[in-house]
Amino acid sequence: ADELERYAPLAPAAGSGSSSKQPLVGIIMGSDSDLPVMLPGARILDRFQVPYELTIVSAHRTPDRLVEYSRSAVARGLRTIIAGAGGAAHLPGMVAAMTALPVIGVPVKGSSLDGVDSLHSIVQMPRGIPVATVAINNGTNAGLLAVRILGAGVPHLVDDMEAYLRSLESEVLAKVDKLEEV
Ligand code: RP5
Repeated sequence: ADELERYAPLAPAAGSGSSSKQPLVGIIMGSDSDLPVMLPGARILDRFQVPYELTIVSAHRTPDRLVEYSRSAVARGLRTIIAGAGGAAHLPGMVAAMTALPVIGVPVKGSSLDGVDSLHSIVQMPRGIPVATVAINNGTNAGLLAVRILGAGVPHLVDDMEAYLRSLESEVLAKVDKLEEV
């Protein structure tokens, strides 16, 4: 955690966020109804002890907040932003248009169209403004991708990620062993 602080020298971020240290990741979502999808990403950051903030920013309902959040993100010390939204999911793309930080988009499945509308809204960015898009409702992978992005500059996070991959492998191999007993 001390090592992480060296990568976050700027002022603490303001927000309704969660962990107590200088946030390196901003987790934002269009509505509190997106929270069940986004929380697993926050839990991943907890697991890797990556400080984050978590709040609601709506591209359509709070456009001024969107601009302020995106424009201030670098100066506030954030390193990566995870943005989740459903339906006409413009939030990740608009954030990416207003900050140089990497933006990870999480398409949230709404009440109709199975989330394909959100996926297409987030993934089909124009040339020049990339959003790294994870699968529909996959907040976990957004958290893991954020750790990998940060890990490129923080060696112990690469080690931790390799340990995580080995733990996934062990889980599957344990299931293989169990199946062989059937
Ligand atoms: C989007 O509209 C939000 O990201 C959410 O997925 C969807 C529905 O929002 P609520 O009507 O539940 O607030 O902006």
